[in-house]
Amino acid sequence: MASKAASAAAASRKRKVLLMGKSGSGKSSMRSIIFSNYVARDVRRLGATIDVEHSHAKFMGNLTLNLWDCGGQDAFTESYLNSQRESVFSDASVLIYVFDIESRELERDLDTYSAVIAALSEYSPNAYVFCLVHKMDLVQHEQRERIYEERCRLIAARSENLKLETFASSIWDQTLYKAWAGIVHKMVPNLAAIEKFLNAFAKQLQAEEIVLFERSTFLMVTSVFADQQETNPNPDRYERISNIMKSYKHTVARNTRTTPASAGFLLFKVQTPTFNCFLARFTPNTYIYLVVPAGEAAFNCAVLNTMMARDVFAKRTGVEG
Ligand SMILES: Nc1nc2c(ncn2[C@@H]2O[C@H](COP(=O)(O)OP(=O)(O)O)[C@@H](O)[C@H]2O)c(=O)[nH]1
Ligand SMILES: [Mg+2]
Repeated sequence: MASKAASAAAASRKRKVLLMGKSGSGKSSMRSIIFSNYVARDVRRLGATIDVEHSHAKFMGNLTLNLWDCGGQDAFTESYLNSQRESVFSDASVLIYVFDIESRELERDLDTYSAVIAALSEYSPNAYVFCLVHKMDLVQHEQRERIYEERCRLIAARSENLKLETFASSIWDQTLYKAWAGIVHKMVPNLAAIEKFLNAFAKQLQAEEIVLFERSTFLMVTSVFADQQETNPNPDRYERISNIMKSYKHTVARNTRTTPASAGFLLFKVQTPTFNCFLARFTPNTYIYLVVPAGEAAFNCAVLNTMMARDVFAKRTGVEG
């Protein structure tokens, strides 16, 4: 009985994720950078995806993303929408649809998107849809916001009643991490328990902010703040940390002849006259980032308490399953 229950729980943590969008829009590049530790300049060497490429990505140890990277050449899109319709679109938790900002055939791209949305509504009406308006680095800085907003309106108009979130992204900056953190955030099991724990922990330590990152992707899982009113002047700080830490892991891997996935560090600290912060290895699958009051005592107390909280955190949230 126990093993039956356990296997049911394991199955519920497996999520089918459809990755779609025109050929050349950047699907495989993003997947390789986020989950396989490629760096942006190396993904140009990837070959084209033909038909569907299946891969499994582990997240937090207990969430398995079953990624269906769907080629995107016209002939294949045609077959996903017709002969393979049911097998491709049923049981999907998430659709990630990539729009290439450089595409010269916007109307056609939107028509294909509509057809995909119709198939998804039919077979997985509760799926979440994430649209990435991708390669934004190719748009001039001053125009980005306007063009992105315009695209979002067109996309929303074609998304039927599905739950939709859009992101502007590029493999050349931290926006990639913001988009993918937003995507996995929706799928992490036990998120409520994780946030409850972090909120209580922040109160105890008088921490201004606590952020949890996943170890191998360095994507943000969630964050909590003590003061909800306080507006931090750096709204993109989470994805910046992800980006910097991923590069750092690559540098460590190069210099120590390990792999980026296993390269890491135990504690990285900054102590200033007005605040302390540190980023530390937490559980086997997470890093934790804390901002605490200034002073040696507050810092030492926070580090010690963080180390002691590991087991309780793992037990209460079940994240290391
Ligand atoms: N400028 C720019 N190029 C990108 C970006 N993402 C991917 N690419 C390039 O787009 C091309 C196609 O990418 P690929 O991942 O193979 O597309 P897929 O067919 O959707 O899997 C490659 O040459 C990538 O280097 C991006 O954010 N900006
Ligand atoms: Mg591909």
